[in-house]
Amino acid sequence: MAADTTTYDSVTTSYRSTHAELQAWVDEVAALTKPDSITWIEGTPDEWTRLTDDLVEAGTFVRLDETKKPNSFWCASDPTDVARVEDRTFICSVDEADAGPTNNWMAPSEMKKLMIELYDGSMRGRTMYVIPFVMGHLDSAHPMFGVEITDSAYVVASMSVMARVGREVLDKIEATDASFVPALHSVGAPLEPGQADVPWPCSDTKYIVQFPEERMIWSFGSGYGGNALLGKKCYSLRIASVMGRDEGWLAEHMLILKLTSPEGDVKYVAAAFPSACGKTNLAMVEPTIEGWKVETLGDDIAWMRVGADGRLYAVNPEFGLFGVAPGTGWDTNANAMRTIAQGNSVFTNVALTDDGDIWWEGMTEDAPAHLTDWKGRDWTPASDELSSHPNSRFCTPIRQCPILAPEYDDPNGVPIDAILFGGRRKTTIPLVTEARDWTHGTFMGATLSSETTAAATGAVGVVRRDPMAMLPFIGYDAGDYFSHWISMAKNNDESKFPKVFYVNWFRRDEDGGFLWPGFGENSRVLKYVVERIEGKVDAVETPIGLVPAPGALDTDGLDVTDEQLEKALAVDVDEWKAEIPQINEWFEKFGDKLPAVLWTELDGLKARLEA
Ligand code: SAT
Ligand code: MN
Repeated sequence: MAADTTTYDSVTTSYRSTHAELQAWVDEVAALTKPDSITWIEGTPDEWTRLTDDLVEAGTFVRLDETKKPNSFWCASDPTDVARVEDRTFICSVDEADAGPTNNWMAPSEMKKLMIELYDGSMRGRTMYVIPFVMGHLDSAHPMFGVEITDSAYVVASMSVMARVGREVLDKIEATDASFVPALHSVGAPLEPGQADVPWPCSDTKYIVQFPEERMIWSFGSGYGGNALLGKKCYSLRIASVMGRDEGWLAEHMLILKLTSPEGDVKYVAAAFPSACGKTNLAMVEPTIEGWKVETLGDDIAWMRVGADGRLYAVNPEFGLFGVAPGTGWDTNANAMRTIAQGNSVFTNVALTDDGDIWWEGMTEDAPAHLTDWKGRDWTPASDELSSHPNSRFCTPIRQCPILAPEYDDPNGVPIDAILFGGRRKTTIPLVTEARDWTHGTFMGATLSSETTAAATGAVGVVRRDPMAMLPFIGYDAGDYFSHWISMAKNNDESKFPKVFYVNWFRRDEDGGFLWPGFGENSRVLKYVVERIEGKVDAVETPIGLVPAPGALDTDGLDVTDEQLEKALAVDVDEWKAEIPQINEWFEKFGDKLPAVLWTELDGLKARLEA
């Protein structure tokens, strides 16, 4: 970009694009939001330094000790702006029916009118940043471009970690006259002349809006992760799921991992769990079983397309990890600890140590004697409140992950052998159940349920259906989404498709204790999954699907009693009978849109439970 700045319409800008549509949109947004100046993001180290220095100066960032976390920053949000706001998230399809029963909807014209009023002058006193980005690889056959306009430097820094951004991306958008997803974000906190800024500007009025037909995103009022880093959930799940429906592929809330057996056989697994249910931990798991190796490809989002050989290939569209901090420690996820240890990271709503490092619950067994908590107050182990918000996050480059699989760089992705669906359930759901076929697997995904977590505002611990862990992220009618899943196998060769499994690490006994130790021991379930695919171990038919035959799950050296294991694996007919009316009620929400084959699956399940 030109080093000199150009002034037009009284706004100083660092660049003007040769891409007519892009420049016109930037001009239009600037005219509406009235920023002081416009900065196009180049993605250079110098720019990162300038930006983070400014954030330190503004009091938004605290620079961490260079010897502990180089080039890294602590940040606390406004205490009211700490998670995705699902009740403020809208799918503004032209036809209300296309948003379906699981999304909030408003007519696009009505939403635009309302938001244009909010955006009018909303960037006054601030810099407007233009971030060209690509989700997935720049060298992909169909690069998935986006441009985020934001008035938050925090968002720029975080997006620079989470996506491939800057000059190279813009060059390609311009050179190929590419289309891009316009993603507009404002914290909604204009500054009057002379008005001092706050460390975390945001607004009480929040809207997170997707216009699926226009492939466009408008976000207002929040600076937090999934509400503001628009390449992530808004583009890579809500908008991309609509693209996938239209073009015959899948955009899913899934981690991707590579599993190598002691014999050197390689398998790729994708797994869907709701937010804050352990995707990052499983993606980086250190197997407890001899000779097995896990490498990471992604921890949150998978885009899956059918390859020339008929198999389902997955890529991770992201470039960074935005992981839940509490509970991440050397015992539970050493690879995440090694990733952040290299620095270049932003930590939001965790605690600050007296020697310029960060800490959160679960990082180490003993808490430091004194901390500054996420609200900026003195904290000691005697304090009644947690030092870190339960949804506090580390934002760190995925390339720093010591077990990143080399295939991460393959624009075509990796062929998926197994898909896991999982939730957080105290009862009913066994440790692992295998689907009979793709339709049954779709049924398992469609009926997936989980206790709510702190990743979204609202009550925590309430069981809700979370289909394919996509409840807050399906950009269209969920009944149509299930049909799309069914059609993926119908329109392709199902025999080449991944096998589907339903897992639950979170089942408890009567006293509330976990029946399964989880974490590294989950590698035993991964091994079982692979050995089922290869036909090496047996499973037993039950009313809900296939469960491990006695001895099929490797429990060598596992510190679990036979009774616990039996309870973890059990299919309790009475618990399942109690589940049926809930599934029935869930399916009825979708009316005619629910694929008939899913009713057939439910009828079959009922009949088998009664038999
Ligand atoms: O806040 S994010 O949406 O980015 C993370 C999550 O909830 O999965
Ligand atoms: Mn997620």
